[in-house]
Amino acid sequence: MDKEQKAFHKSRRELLRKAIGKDAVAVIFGSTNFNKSFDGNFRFKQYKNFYYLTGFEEPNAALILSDKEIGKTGSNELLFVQKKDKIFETWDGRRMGFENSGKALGIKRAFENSELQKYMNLAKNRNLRRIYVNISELIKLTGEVRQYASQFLDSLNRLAANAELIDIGYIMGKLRAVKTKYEMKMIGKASDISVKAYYEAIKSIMPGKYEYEIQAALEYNYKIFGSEDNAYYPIVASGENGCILHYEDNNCVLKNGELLTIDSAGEHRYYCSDITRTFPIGGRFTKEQRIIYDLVLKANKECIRMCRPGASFKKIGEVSDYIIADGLKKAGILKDKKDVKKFTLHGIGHHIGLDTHDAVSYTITREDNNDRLKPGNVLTIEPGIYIPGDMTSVPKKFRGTAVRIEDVIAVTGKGPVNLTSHMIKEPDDIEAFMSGNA
Ligand SMILES: [Mn+2]
Repeated sequence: MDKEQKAFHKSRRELLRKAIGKDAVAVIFGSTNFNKSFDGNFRFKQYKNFYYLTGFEEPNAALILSDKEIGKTGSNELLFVQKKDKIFETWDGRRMGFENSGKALGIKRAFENSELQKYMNLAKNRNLRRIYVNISELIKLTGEVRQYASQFLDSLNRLAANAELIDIGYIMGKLRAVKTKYEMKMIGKASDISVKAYYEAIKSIMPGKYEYEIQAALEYNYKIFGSEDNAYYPIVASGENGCILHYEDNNCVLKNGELLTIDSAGEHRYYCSDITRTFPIGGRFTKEQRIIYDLVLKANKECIRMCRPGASFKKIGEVSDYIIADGLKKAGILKDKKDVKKFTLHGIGHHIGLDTHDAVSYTITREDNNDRLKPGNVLTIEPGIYIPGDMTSVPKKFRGTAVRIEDVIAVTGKGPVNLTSHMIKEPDDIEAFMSGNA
């Protein structure tokens, strides 16, 4: 882990300490290995809140954090990790060990995770008012940490009689909604990698290819350009499949005259990108496809322009629907503008960061309006129009058409910054690029 990343995670722990306030403690468990089938596991993925605070990528860890010294440890943050073990390390990979946490992560006080209960008791003996825990994630834990977590859960009924017990999710969401420069850089890097991979993959778009071949080209190039993982399972949807929003089968053949919607991105150091583009499979848009495409593009651009501090995200979605309703009506597709949702189906976008759909709050209350954009927010803008083949109320030539155009936008004091602006989306540019496809 480089200095910049260490400093980032340290600053997040400081921020969380400030957010939970005095007489409070946070106990946050990291993720564990999850079984896929029989004795095969899914590739390990750290819980995102835990990662945000530590950058630590091993399973079976936990973090205790407080405003004051915890017990007599001389520290207000304690990390618990799996112990070094020759045999486990031979089978499953290297372990950092508590001895190395200072050097590796910049967290000075660390212990073997079997000592968790002991230090939790120290935290408990203080006059605590609030205890923050990742309650919703505890229930899923497996393996060695599972018993430590259940011991902890067993003690919660007594703890909760004396202090408020609060899930860490909401407060972490508030912190995670505002990205630092480092995070912007990581999301930007994930976006750059994804765009490079797109340019490689779209060379393969032509009639007769299969959706999974485009998916394979994307995934191959994500890895080649420095991404560790998909940000989410790639959607490569040709023709009417584009009307299935989370289409993942990716097993159909590309047909001339149809559109191909690709919604896919890689991640970099746990930060996600999220890009959608729609391409004409034969290299040229039909007249009807172009009408739909231009309309989605207009909404995409107008909504991106609106991503400024103080803007209402809800309002941005309404503007998108307004533009699309107006255009669909003019094209003779929509009779009553009130019915536009039948064609747009989903919201205008979402926060993005460590999660593709970032785990941040969207609530609007009088004291806490999370709908107002702030500098540091990073959002997707992804209008779409979906016209299934059986939508008989629509002229036949428009049926079976799906278009979505999605970019990743950073909200800054200087206005919106499109982190995926180098991915082509002008229809003329797309046609010109695709004329090079064999
Ligand atoms: Mn998205």
